[in-house]
Amino acid sequence: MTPARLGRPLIRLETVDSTNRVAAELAGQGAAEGTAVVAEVQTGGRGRLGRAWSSPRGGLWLTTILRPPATAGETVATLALVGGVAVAEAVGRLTGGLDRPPEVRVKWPNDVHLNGRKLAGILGQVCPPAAVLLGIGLNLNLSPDDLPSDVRALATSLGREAGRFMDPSASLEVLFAELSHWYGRWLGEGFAPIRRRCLDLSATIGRPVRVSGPDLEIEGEALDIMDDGALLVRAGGRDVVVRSGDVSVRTQ
Ligand code: BT5
Repeated sequence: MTPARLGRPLIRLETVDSTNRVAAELAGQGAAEGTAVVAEVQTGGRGRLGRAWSSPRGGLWLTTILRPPATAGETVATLALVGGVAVAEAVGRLTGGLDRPPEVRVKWPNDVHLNGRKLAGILGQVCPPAAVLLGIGLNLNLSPDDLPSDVRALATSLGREAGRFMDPSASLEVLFAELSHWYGRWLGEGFAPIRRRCLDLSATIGRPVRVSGPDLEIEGEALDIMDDGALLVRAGGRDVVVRSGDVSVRTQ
């Protein structure tokens, strides 16, 4: 199967509630794999578990329609990590020429951090019957002051860490090139190469973590990312497989 060039066609919108919502509508109308929606501003940007994603002007807010061979839970989990690796690689390319490139990390299950703060979030969503929507929010040129106060302290933007304005079109081009590359590898080789890159870029593996999920609350050491995209944590002398939740690195 020849992988699609993601980001074509590209539907550019000024203000929408959520690019995932618009993409779901297009997927329902049969839009082809690779079709993407990008907006300048989102008024109802979504995160996981009903959380909000702040999306003022100055970010890249986009959703790409994928049509993978299956849409089981592990497909979505591993595709969210495809998104994470692609964003991290794009950021690496966009900042590679700087004297002191910022440190980019993938944080399981769906974040990318730059110099220890949240730069981007990924929202993978099944869109029945046969599509997966890969939503990506990346703070490009916005200032943390543009974000609500509770988000500000934990977030950063690429422009801020790079110390210069980042061209939105060029950045989007690089992001779609990386997404196409890593999605193509996922289609052709499975999750293994993405898993390896995730481990290289991981913010958590080998470190003491706290995991809070819908039905678990544990402290332990993050050991590994598994073949289905789950996180393996050693806690209280046993290995726990974490399929959803929020992970924070414990500093003490
Ligand atoms: C995510 O959720 O990180 C997934 C975010 C996906 C957003 C994209 S934008 C395009 C597409 N269309 C959508 O409607 N969504 C997708 P989660 O792990 O649940 O993180 C949400 C949390 O991140 C919030 O509760 C805040 O604490 C924080 N947050 C919100 N806005 C942020 C921002 N702009 N930058 C950094 N952190 C933010």
